[in-house]
Amino acid sequence: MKPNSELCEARQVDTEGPAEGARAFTSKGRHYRAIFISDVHLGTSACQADYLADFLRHNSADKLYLVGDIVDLLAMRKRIQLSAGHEEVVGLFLDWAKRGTQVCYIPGNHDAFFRRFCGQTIAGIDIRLSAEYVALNNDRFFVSHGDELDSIMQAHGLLMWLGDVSHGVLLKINTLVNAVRKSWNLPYWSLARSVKKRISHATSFIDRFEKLAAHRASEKRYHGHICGHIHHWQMTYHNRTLYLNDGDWVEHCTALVETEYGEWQLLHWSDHEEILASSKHLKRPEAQGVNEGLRPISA
Ligand SMILES: [Mn+2]
Repeated sequence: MKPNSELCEARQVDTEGPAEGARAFTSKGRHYRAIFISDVHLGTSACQADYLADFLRHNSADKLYLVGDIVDLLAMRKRIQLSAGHEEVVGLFLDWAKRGTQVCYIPGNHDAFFRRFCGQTIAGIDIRLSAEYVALNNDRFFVSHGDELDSIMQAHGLLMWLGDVSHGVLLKINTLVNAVRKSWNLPYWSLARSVKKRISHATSFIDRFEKLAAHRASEKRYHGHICGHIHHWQMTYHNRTLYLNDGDWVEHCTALVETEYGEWQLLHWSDHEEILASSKHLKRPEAQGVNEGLRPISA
């Protein structure tokens, strides 16, 4: 499934064009300061558990943050779709905790059941409603799943429901398309991302979500916000607040990492590996505007 690292050539697969500066990489056995993953949706057929298991087998970190919707208990009420890959992912999370990685689990809206255990440590995994992450350069990040912003977004209930249904259909088609692509030896490709990019309603929803998340983090006097929830990986500044979305493992197969040198990277990991975005290519905007008075940043 995974290409031999020595033979792996630079190739770009996202036909929509990955973020500027994207490059292929090979990284067997890479160690990170921290890894953030979310929206795995274990228990559903859309979950790309085999790719995630492969990612977890080949990488390690001091800290692992599971940023919500890891298990899709909502979908499992209707239908449970578990495979060996799903069980392996859970086993690997537990292994990481056992071997000394600090694992923090922040339940999302699809696994909200586990929120009742927030504050506890179970099988070496700290369960929290939200967390703070301090980067190598001492920047402080608020970490949460992101669904708590839904109510503030005041999205109409019916629209949200329709969005959920059509997204579910899209994911099913995505799984089918990629099964066919795999049999034709074509690399993994996200249908949903390319559709979402073409729908202005979705684009404006994503834009509003990002701005709101960054604004809230700024109000809480953080340098940035790390979240998931909307299945749209991102690394961008809103004003001077860094917004980092770790994406998902049902469409995009992405993880957010901070390297041992303090570089933020968004990684794609499927039948090929790719750095989709890097903080090396980001520049914090200059201070301007009245809100800057709120911020404790000295850099
Ligand atoms: Mn969610």
